[in-house]
Amino acid sequence: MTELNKYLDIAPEVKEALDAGKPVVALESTIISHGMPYPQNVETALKVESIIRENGAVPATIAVIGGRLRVGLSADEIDYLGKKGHDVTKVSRRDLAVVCARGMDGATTVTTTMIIAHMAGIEVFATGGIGGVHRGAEKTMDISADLEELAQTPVMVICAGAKSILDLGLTLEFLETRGVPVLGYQTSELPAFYTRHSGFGVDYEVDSPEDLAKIFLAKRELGLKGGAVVANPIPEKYSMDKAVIDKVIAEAIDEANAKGIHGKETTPFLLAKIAEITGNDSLEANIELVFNNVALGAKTAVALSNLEK
Ligand code: PSU
Ligand code: MN
Repeated sequence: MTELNKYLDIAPEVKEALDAGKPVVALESTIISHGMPYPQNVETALKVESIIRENGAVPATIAVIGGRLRVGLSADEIDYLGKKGHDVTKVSRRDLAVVCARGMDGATTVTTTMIIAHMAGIEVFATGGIGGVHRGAEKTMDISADLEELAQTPVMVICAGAKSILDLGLTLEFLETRGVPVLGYQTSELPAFYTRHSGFGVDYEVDSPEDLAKIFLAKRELGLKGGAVVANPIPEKYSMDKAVIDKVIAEAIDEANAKGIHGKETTPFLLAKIAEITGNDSLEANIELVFNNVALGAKTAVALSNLEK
């Protein structure tokens, strides 16, 4: 484990598990505050924790509370972040020092969840979708800090691919350049969050949690920095019609452009707009793919902890 940071507070249950080499799965909080509406966000976050337990691992939801980097939250704290929603500061790498120095609260993105998980010694993190290269990035230069973090911090991120609010082709190119493996779980195609298909291939297809664990262990043993993307397609039963969701995304992007939305507001704006246009359909798909990802996260953490015994 890395040396503990003075800003870090690890919940007793998580600390005990980590000290004993038991499987732990990190979870982000921006998905709670900015990724879904209340109260479904809180219900989902709590159910996610129970799915991880059912699959033999300990959940560690991560956020910044009162300037402390918290690994493992209470149900009340999850409810607080969920209720506050977009009023909670979305904290990426560049925000972290300010939020800590000022004793503020903040929701952690994929980037900061990776940073804090690594400080605590957690190697597996499951969520919904990652950030990436936005469409039109050749002009806006809007590239999520998540990609740079994947290139430098050794945490495996299990997601359902990325939403096609992003340019998925450019996102894959960026990850290739920065040396981040993109592993398709039982698929050779990069899933696009709401749908199982994007038309883009992954780097490798991986068939079991054990194989994911072996690859991650080898990466560490080779001394290669950075993490990995595990792309786990939404279950067929819940996947949405590609034509329908593509149209909605195009409409959301047009509105964001017309309103001049930029910077850290872009992703939350698009997520909220998609939810508003599609109503419950996209929300249900979103919730189910998260459940699917955290179950795989728990199984992978179990496999990794068995390998390390
Ligand atoms: N994509 C989703 N759901 C999310 C996010 C992205 O489908 O909740 C959140 C994650 O926290 C991710 C962040 O790390 O948005 C990326 O924001 P940005 O594009 O500003 O880097
Ligand atoms: Mn951005």
